[in-house]
Amino acid sequence: MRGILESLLKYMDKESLGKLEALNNPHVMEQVERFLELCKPKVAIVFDDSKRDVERVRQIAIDLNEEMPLKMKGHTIHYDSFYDQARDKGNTRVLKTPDMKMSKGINSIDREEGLEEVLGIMDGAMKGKTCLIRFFSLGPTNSRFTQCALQLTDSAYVAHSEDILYRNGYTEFKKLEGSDDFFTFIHSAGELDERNTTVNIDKRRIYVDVIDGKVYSVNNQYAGNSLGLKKLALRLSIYKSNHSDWLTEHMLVMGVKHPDKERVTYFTGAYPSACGKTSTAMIPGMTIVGDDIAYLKGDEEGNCRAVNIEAGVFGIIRDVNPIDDPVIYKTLTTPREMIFSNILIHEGKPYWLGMGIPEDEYPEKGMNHSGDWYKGKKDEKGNEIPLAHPNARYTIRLNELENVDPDWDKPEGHIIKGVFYGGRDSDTNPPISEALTWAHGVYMGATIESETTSATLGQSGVRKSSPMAILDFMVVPFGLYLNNHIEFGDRLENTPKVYSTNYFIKGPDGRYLNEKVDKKIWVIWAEGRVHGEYDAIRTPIGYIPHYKDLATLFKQVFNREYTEAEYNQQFGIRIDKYLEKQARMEDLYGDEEGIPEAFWDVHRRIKAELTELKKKTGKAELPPSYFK
Ligand code: SPV
Ligand code: MN
Repeated sequence: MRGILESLLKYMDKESLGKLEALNNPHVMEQVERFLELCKPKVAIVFDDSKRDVERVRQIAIDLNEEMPLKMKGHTIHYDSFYDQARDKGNTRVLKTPDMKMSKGINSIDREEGLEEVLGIMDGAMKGKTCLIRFFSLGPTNSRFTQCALQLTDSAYVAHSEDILYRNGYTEFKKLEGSDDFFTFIHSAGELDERNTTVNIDKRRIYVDVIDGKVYSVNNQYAGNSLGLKKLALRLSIYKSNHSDWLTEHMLVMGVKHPDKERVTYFTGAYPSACGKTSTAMIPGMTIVGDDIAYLKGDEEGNCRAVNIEAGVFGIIRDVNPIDDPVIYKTLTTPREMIFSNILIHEGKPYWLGMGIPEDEYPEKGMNHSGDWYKGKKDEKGNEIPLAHPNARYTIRLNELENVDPDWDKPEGHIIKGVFYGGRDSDTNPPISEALTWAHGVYMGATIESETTSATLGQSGVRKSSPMAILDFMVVPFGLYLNNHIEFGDRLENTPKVYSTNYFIKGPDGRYLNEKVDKKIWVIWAEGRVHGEYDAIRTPIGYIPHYKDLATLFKQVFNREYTEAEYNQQFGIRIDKYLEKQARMEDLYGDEEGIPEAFWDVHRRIKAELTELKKKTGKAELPPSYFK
């Protein structure tokens, strides 16, 4: 220990050292020492949960020009490198030992080789810089969900963002009583240019050591790559929960309120990007508990309980405008502590794509993710640089939103009665259907598909599988993950009902059959279902609503006539399309080891029922009335 203390004093003052010592945790001491010796910052500062320390982090970000204050009080702007504007899937790898099993889609590298490479890159990466050492809690504090997380970073932007997005955890570390049950994240933005953005993008690495509960992230700044607690902690948590009896999911958590009832019923939901996740979490009249990542555990009464592991929102700012997202828009345009990233700033004011102002009110120049920007500016490939990046973000505390659930931070978590799995397809799934069993629900989640949109690169309308919207983060074999899911639900007394949603179904003329706001009706119907208040129609692919219940809800909620013709188009069972989807699932999962039998049982049952119907009727699609 003496040696460690001496070594630490090379980097930090007595106050910082005192904060480390007060934790009484030799594992924390060892790791801090080891990574300071490796990264060699000029100075290291340890922060606790005090207001003074927390405010100091933001001030350092401003002093170092990692964030620049805007005109409005509390607002700052941060830029990531021009080439670091999204999660880097290619350079994010799981460190794999020879005996570890991995599914085919998981990007991995031999553990020893990977460690040697990334530790080599990190050697001296913080030279001349300040290393910020922070303690956080994933999930509520004082809770059986609490997961401690230690962050070392040379980016004050990262440390400040984490302060907005997560709960402070210095006190929680004290409660560890010396145990090593915490995650460690070591991050360095690496060498910076005059704009304070990462230079050596080619040496960007994000290596996930699930065995050791550590993530090494270097030469990057974009939050999905750099913030240990965001998608990096998601991966470590997936590993941990799947080697135990709980779930870590890429899920929102929300309180659903039926217009007739006083009660609030909690749901979780997984949606691939551009499938309606944020807009579901933000449905007017409902409450938000979390918009991105949840832990789910069974309780002693056999309920499923969930918490938001985060405490803030790192949201896409594109298309946030007063019409489509009034609550978020108001939050972003009033004084409060928040960080914008990668948008246009002109005369201290923020501008982003789709903010709801006329084209001619956008400035023709300013500062954005490309540096000084002017209309018509081109990138190296000759493509015009938009005024703001399409993946530009805002970072706010969850409790800054008007619709935050008053109990969002409840240490015991919320009892979850229903789970949504939202895909995006133009021709297969109805707007909402309820799984016949928990295993069927797991099947619904595992078979989510999403069509590419014009907002993503490449061709539009291409179907992509996105099991549980979690594939990007998967660090265990998919069979293990699905088994854990099935067993989790089977153990519960009050198993949540599961719903497949598809807000994007189209008619034969290629037009959407629903309006954007209609999701509110599906969600309310599901809420009534979990309380046994609506009857439903059993079809091979799940229970679907009766026309009359939806018509009543449309009238009550939107004062809109919902016709039977609309209903029949939206809820027709598209037999051929569903069988085609099942064939794709056979390709996807057919040679994957360890997929649970319960999954294949559901698959075979649906296939047999649909094939039989096809034989009997000769129809590609059957109306809901056929199943009544
Ligand atoms: C997502 O892309 O799923 C996000 C943002 O929530 S991030 O993962 O941080 O890029
Ligand atoms: Mn996400």
